[in-house]
Amino acid sequence: MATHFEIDNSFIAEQNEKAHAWLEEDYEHLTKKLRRQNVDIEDLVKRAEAFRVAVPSWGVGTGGTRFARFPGTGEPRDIYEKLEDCGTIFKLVRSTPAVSLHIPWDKPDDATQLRDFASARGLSFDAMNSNTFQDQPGQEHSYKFGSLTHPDKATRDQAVAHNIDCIQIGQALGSKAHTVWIGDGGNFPGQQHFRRTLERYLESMREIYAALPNDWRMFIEHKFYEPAFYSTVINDWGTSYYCARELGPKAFCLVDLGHHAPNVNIEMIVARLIQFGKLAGFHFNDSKYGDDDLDSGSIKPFQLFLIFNELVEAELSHAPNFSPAYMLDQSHNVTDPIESLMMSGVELVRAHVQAHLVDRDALTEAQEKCDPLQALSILKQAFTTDVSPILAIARERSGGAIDPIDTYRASGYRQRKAEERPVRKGVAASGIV
Ligand code: LRH
Ligand code: MN
Repeated sequence: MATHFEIDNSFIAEQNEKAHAWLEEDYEHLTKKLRRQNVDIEDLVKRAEAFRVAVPSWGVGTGGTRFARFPGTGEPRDIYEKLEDCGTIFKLVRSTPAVSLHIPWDKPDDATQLRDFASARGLSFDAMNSNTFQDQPGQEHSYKFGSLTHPDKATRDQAVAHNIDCIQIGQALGSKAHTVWIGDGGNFPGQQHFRRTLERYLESMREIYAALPNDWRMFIEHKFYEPAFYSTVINDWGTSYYCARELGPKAFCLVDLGHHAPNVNIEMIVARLIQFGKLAGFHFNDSKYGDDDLDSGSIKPFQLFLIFNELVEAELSHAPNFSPAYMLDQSHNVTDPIESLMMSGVELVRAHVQAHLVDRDALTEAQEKCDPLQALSILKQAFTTDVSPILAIARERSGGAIDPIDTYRASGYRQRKAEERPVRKGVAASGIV
């Protein structure tokens, strides 16, 4: 196998040298500021170092829309090159040691070889994702009118078999969870019988649930519309929650931030699922209108902070059945996917650390005393605290880059990959257009 360029640790250390002086200064200043609030900055650095989020294998290739996709240079052409790029992201930001795969886009010829390739880069595999929203070449039954809820039993059986296949591949790769998102729904009133369709969903999901190993979890992902534009079978958290309850203790509800109508109070949905012990975790991204899959924290950073405020409150109060899986699920149409995923990883750690800055006793007091402005200002004080020095120190102490984007650009990684990865005619790395 030809040599593959990688950013080495000495280059990162070299780049960090240039940035260390200003970081020390800013860190010292923030230390004093937080000490006045009786906050130990070192505790926050440890929390930043411990934060983990998985990157989506389909996120390292350039995304697109139904109108067009503008491929970048040095695009990954197969799962190994996708893992190379995931390894580079992890090397620089240190908070992304896991990759979430999508089958069949990432179906490995040799699972052991793939697992070894990943672990050589410090990577493991997070939740698997099935795909019954596209027809594969030579597929017997089409998913045009649905998959797990299709009126035709043979089509439902085909979709169930695919999900069980994903679980078996995941077992060989060391994954411990399986995410089921289906696009099933209708484009016209009358096209679907709403109750019969949901019954078929549960019937199919019970077969998939039965195939789950004991130590696995199943994540149900709801979405209010698209690709169906009139009705969607698993359209909201309530339906997802009902199904998770019906299926059993290994079934949970996954919250993709872009899967809600504009202005829906997602942090409240998160609080509900935490209270009900059914929060699977997240597909983090951001959006302004529909399921735009934009970079996390790029459009509504305060909402992201409020979501982490609920998560940290649950963590500190030891909420039962609370171990959420964090994953990014984004589509990078106009940026270098590696830069966007690094920046998004950093924004999640930022929201997490800011949420740990909230004075929870004072907040509870303001809530119990019906003092809304005091409550809001307590949250705003945490949200408006620039914790960048904490995040940079945490990356540096974990062997990463103080400034991941600058270090990545200075490395020339993308240009090197453009040389190493000549476009294979007519073969684009499979994934989201
Ligand atoms: C659906 C979704 C789902 C994935 C797909 C890539 O919109 O969020 O999580 O399977 O994107
Ligand atoms: Mn998603």
